[in-house]
Amino acid sequence: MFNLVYFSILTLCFIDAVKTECHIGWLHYGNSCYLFSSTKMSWYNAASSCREHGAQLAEIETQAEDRYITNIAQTLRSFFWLGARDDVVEGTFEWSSGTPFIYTNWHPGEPNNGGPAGSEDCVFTDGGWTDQSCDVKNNYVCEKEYPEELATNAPVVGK
Ligand SMILES: [Ca+2]
Ligand SMILES: [Ca+2]
Repeated sequence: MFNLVYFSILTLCFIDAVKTECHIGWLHYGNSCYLFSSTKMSWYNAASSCREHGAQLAEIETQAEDRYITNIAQTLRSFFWLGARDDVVEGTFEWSSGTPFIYTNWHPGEPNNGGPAGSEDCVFTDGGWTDQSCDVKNNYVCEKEYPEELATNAPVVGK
């Protein structure tokens, strides 16, 4: 009996340790792990880079999540691509995964589809959000489900 209890405690500790980890270089907040890139690339290449990490460009659903991400973006003093664009219907922004585009934190005057390219379909944050040409090379934020390990090991339906 004692051994069984001891084993259970060990198991619980192990599971807990696994649950609390995001991969090295990723930051944990809420139900997500985030990676703030040190390199700059176009929106589409940034989206591919996130997918290569089993993630996607960050999608901001709440003010709390926005504050977390934009605080870091401001601290790092750079522009970070988010996973939103309006290339299907101009002026109608969508998160790439289909997450409802409800919460927003546009800078005053944005989105304006302005700029020299005359077409700004992708969104970055530097504390507030701006639409910009998707070809511009910016830093980017990837987001994936937390905890990573359990998500990775979850049974894959349909395979
Ligand atoms: Ca999110
Ligand atoms: Ca703009």
